[in-house]
Amino acid sequence: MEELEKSIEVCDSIRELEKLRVNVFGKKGYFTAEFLKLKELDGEDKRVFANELNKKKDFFTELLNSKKEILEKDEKLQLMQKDAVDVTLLNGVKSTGSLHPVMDTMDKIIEYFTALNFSIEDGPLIEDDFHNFEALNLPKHHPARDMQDTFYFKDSMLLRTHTSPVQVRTMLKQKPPVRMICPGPVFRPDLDLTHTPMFHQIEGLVVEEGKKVSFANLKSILEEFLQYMFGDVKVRFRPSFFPFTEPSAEVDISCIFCGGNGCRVCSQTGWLEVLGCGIVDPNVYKAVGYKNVSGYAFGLGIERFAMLLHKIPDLRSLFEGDLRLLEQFKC
Ligand code: 2U9
Repeated sequence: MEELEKSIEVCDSIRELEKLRVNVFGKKGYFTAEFLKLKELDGEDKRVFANELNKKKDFFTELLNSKKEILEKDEKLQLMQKDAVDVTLLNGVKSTGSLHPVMDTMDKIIEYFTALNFSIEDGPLIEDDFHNFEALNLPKHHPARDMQDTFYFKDSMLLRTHTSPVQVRTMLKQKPPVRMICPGPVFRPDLDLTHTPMFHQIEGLVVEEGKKVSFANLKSILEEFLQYMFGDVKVRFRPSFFPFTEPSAEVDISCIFCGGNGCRVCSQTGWLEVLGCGIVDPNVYKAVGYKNVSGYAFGLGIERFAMLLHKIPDLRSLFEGDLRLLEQFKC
């Protein structure tokens, strides 16, 4: 009996404990044999013996159960320790994210203009006809609307084709002077080697009261900006047409791939077109209620800048999320 009690106390596995339970309570176990002895007893002896036996039975039941509980807890703990993962351990793979080249280029441009005291303005991507076209000297059925194919919704709302509606909204809510840039996505139903249905623009607008702002101001700010972005390049302004500016110009830099000698990228011209600009058309001021003001505006495609800066040959690769490209832009 004492031996059984000791064996239970020192037992260290559930399997072993089950064997001991059989030794104590099984058919051929201790208590079966003891209860059989009752048959040979009578009266008070029988009662005292039975009483003692029941007390012992309760004691062993309790002993076996509490031991089982302890062993189960131990087993669980051992299992947890065996399977434990140290999440603080370094696995040798260090993977960090990086800025997408388009966002990186956008940041660089924003940094330049904020340093020159331009504010950054933002506006809705879903626009109406007035802010995207009408106020920008593009009345309905004007042939210049064909310059910009448009994604329309049913209710004559549309996806903005340029960030220019942000300038319109800014002028409608604020008196001159205005000195702003507006970066963000724009949408046009185009898809080929050099066009994607969504791309990013940054446009700038400077408006002052009186006749203070001239084409010379526009020229000097853009020349310096382009040399900040592309280094020691030549800059040339070619006459062009935009409905919202008059006069208008397209701006080229000397080819950064061949130094202006002519190569495949610049189609042997020695020049790369990088942005458009002009003096704000008086009709735009009429639409927003500005009087006696002068100003200039410019616009550029950020993907084009990113491609030139990082020598990325195919515009579409900027939208594929391919890690082999993105990993080259980690700093
Ligand atoms: C207002 C008045 C004038 C914004 C301008 C351009 C010229 C231009 C293109 C460059 C490449 C668009 O991404 S692109 O295809 N933009 O050439 N944008 S002037 O002129 C404005 C805008 C708003 C109120």
